[in-house]
Amino acid sequence: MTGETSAPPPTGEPPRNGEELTEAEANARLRTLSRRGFAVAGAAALGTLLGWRWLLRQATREDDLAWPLRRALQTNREISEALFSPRRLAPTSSREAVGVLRPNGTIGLKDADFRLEGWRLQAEGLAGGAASFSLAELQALPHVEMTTEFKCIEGWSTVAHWAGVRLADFARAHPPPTRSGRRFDLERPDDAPPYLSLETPDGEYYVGLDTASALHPQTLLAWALNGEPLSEEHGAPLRLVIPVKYGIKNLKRIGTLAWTTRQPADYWAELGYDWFAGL
Ligand SMILES: Nc1nc2c(c(=O)[nH]1)N[C@H]1C(S)=C(S)[C@@H](COP(=O)(O)O)O[C@H]1N2
Ligand SMILES: [Mo]
Repeated sequence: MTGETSAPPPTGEPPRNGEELTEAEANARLRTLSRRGFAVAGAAALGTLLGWRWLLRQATREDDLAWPLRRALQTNREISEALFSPRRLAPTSSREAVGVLRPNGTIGLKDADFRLEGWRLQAEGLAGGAASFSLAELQALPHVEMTTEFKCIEGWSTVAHWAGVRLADFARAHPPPTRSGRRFDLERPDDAPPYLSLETPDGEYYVGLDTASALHPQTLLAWALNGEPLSEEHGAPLRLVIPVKYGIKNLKRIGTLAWTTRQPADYWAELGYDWFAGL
């Protein structure tokens, strides 16, 4: 993470639109946001609060980048978020390249009372209210297969073949609410809530995703790995596969999925890993 190195530039004119914040308040707010690990989102939020003109007027002293952005760009995480494009695909491989995916991480998989047969996906924050789905109902949606590299933040990676439904297709079938009040449209992701939260049935493991990444065409609710139904250790009956993110975001054994306007809690982000965790 970045230190509090650079002093803010001299106070410019007060913001002309948005909320009236002094530079000191803005600084304090940015620091809080950065500490939580989403400086780019923070800079954007501040930009909205203060008005882009104010933000861009700060673009003088530090390498010609507005200082909030400059700070934001000081860690890898912010760079990957800034470079993220919903249209850029993670590389795919041929099935011959598939390796043996090692099971890693059992948080949220240890509940002795968990029964596969009784499992349903709980979906919250849908336009129509909460709903739940059996695996068969999810498997009736259009589904896809893909062979992508799975990367753990610990440094290993393995090519794996997945089958499941695109989260985007699930969202099309069971839409989130929109700001405009119109039916959710994949072409207008900004109209949907900005975050998706996922957690295991026991709530022990949980991840937060930005909506652009959640709706990325390679983000799957997956039920099969290398041609076999998921084993328990790989997250049966349904897991998230999101090749534009590190392994930590690929939550196994999804219990609940929820659209939300607040940045969701995230297990590893709380322990100091980058919230965005993009590749
Ligand atoms: N429920 C749950 N999901 C999880 C984890 C976990 O501990 N619990 N670990 C994550 C991490 S760090 C990695 S690398 C991948 C590993 O997936 P795999 O066990 O299928 O290889 O799962 C992710 N999803
Ligand atoms: Mo991992």
